[in-house]
Amino acid sequence: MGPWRVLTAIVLCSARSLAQTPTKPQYSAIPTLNASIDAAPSLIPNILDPTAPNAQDVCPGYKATNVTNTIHGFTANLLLAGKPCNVYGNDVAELSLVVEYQSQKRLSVKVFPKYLAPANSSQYIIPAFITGLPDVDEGTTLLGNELNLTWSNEPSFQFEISRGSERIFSTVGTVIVFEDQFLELVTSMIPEYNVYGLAEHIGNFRLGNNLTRTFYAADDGNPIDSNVYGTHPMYLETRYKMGSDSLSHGVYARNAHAQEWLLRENSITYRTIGGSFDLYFLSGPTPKKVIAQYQGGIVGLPAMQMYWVLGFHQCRWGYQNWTVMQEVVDGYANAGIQLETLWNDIDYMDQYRDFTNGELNFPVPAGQAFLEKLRAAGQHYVPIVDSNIYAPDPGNASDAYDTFSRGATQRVFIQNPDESFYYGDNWPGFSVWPDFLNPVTQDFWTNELIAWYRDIPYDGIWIDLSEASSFCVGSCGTENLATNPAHPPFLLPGDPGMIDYTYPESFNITNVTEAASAISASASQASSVSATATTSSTPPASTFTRTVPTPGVRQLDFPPYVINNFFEGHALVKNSIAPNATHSDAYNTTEYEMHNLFGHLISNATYHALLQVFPNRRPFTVGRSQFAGSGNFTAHWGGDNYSKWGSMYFSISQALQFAVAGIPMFGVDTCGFAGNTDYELCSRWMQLSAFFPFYRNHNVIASIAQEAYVWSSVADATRTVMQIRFSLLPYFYTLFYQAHFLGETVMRAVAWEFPNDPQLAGVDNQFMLGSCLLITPVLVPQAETVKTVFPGLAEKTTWYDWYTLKTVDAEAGVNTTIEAPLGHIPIFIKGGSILPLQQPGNTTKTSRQNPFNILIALDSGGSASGSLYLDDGESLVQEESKYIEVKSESA
Ligand code: MIG
Repeated sequence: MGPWRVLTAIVLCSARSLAQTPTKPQYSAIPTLNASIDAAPSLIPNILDPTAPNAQDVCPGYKATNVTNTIHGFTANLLLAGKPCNVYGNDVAELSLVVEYQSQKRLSVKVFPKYLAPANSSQYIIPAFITGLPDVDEGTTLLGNELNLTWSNEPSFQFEISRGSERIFSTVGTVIVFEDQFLELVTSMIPEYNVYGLAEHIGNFRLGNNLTRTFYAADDGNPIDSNVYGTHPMYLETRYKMGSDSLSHGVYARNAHAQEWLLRENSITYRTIGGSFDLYFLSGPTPKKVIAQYQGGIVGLPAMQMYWVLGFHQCRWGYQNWTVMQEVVDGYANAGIQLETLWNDIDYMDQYRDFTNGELNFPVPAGQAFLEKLRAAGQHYVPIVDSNIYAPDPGNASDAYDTFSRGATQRVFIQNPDESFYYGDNWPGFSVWPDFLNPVTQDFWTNELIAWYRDIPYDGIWIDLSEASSFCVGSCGTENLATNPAHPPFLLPGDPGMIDYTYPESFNITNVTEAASAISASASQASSVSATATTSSTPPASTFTRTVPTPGVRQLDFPPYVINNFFEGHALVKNSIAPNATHSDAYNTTEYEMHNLFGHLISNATYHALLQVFPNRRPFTVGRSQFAGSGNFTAHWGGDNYSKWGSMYFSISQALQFAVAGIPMFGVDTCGFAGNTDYELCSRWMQLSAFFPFYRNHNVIASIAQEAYVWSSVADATRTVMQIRFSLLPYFYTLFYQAHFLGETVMRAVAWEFPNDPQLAGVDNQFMLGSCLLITPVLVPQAETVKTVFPGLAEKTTWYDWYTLKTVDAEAGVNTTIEAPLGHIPIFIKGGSILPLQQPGNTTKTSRQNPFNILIALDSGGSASGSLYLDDGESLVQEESKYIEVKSESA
């Protein structure tokens, strides 16, 4: 919730938004918690602390002994090579090394403690039931491996991995550090390396060579270059070669602990606060092959989605009742814009309790009538489910909440070390969280979703706050449940009087008068809000640099190594379930190990629940926090972005990261979440997102409305682009099939399609959809034209303008200026493509019944090819499907 405390200073009310301002929120009558429950000590992140020792200077490293060849590699013992350094934890004296050539293209290097004490709750290697744990592929021999590991003991154990003469990873000249709360490995890198991935990150697609990627799932609003919702410790590196093909390889570090990757000029330092080195090297040699090797060989290929998910989705926080929902459906129908799915945010719940409907505004009978009508029109409904479960006031029988009672009886909630429930705080007040390591929890979750479906027949589930977000520090509800329900300890969007006055950067040009009044209203409200607000920023309890390693003790809440967590004070306990919270599996695993996996597990549990709700139907879930492998079962959206041009730009690199990470069903809050949007930004964004797999407009409460029909220019732009997206649905769907079965990607970096052109290495303002379409959006305000690169011209690639079908006249390597007035998004077809198209209907269902067209764009040699996948669009196991490949060859 961090960003809201920032936003509180700038929220007010504008005339335009009044129509959508909700009736007084229910929580206004309930006690607001004291800000002190969110106070945590303030720490200095290690990377910003000049006094922090450098493990490389003080640690002794290891020596390999007992080296033993195995069928697929070798094993060894690693013995500490000197006095323990205990720099940010307690050194582990004896380690096991396992090197395994798992396929011709995959090499695994594992280093873990030789004596794994079961009583030690650390999960050294993530169990296979959580995320893919690859083994040796059948038929692998030691011959013909593309990768090769060499090692030496001088001065201490170090290894190198090469592919042919190319050294791709090397710890030479550095020591390996392995402590109970700190591990470090350093690889040297070539100058100006091109590294991609390490999702989730708001920033450029090509990662900087002076950048720290911190992984610690956080409920923060899209901060640039900081930790955010997802953890995908995998990168792709591409090296360009003069006169020959580029070479790409991949590195995956299978570890879910809080961690940092320090990308520096000549090296990458990998640090994690627990677990083991569980490394996988992938030989590529093209970007596409690395991605396929990672997804197909390790974490699993992305889930196949239902056809209708490719339709357009409208959501907002602040649809205050079923009547308003119907108005939105009607608004789209009247504007002649295809609305496939209407979503509900937390507004529908009874006091923010999962699986309930507010009796006043979202009664079940009216909801059923609404959904019946929606369904009859071929449309869908997806509601939000929060990760927290309200914990009622035990002294007030009328406050009882059945979902909590059932879960408490089965003890399926995360606990404190003393086995009491861990009570944090979220929207409903003090809350608990399901413990997905407890085998009973899946049934609990499934039953809740089944029971609620009987009332409200939803089509998919949106999982929010799965970092998991908690608005206080520690088990703050333990002594305080009697105050439930309670308002969180700070002002939130949607609180009375809190209206957003921020606008996109060009608003003062396109809306001069409104901009002026917004500025003055904002200033006056800012002063009144700061005068009356509940403390919006919590003073830290104390300040210190780091804790000191203590033999035999793991300091879970305040480990000695301080990551650069985005939140104020940087503590791990901030805005999240504390690391010492405990699961009831056999090892009493703690959140210290599981934090970055909560979102992954709740999405997985939701997927399995939906399999029960809809037998043999592909489950549709969209989750916020995710981990490596989450794409097997969930889609993801980009979280809390801003109605700013920069957020629109970064949506492309975020999507490309998720193409690497294996979650192709990705999109962001189109037109922007936080802040007000305007017609110019929203027009451009509605057109851009039409080429993202997940196409959803979503908005924060207390901003002005931004449905595509609100402005006539946005409606025009949307109608235009929706016709294109809908005609392309068979192509989109075929791409999903190819991603799901073959490990290909849907949205693609230009650099992956043209891997030998170094000029394309950093391109993230244009992208490709499959291998046939190039999209060049306008990403800045007040533009009439856009510059675009036409890749591959030197190798005779032909490009055609989508709208005119004329051949593009451009020069290789030159930025070409093209017309792009508001309402027009430049799209180009690559010569050599055959695109299956279908005439657009008003929903995906009616579109699927329309006639097909085929678009053939010949290459310079006069040939083209393409493919089409068809099935029923919904079933997990298909009775019948068809995959067609077509070719057109020059006579
Ligand atoms: O504390 O449900 O990212 O999409 O509208 C905020 C309200 C919780 C965060 C999600 C956002 C959603 C909002 N949620």
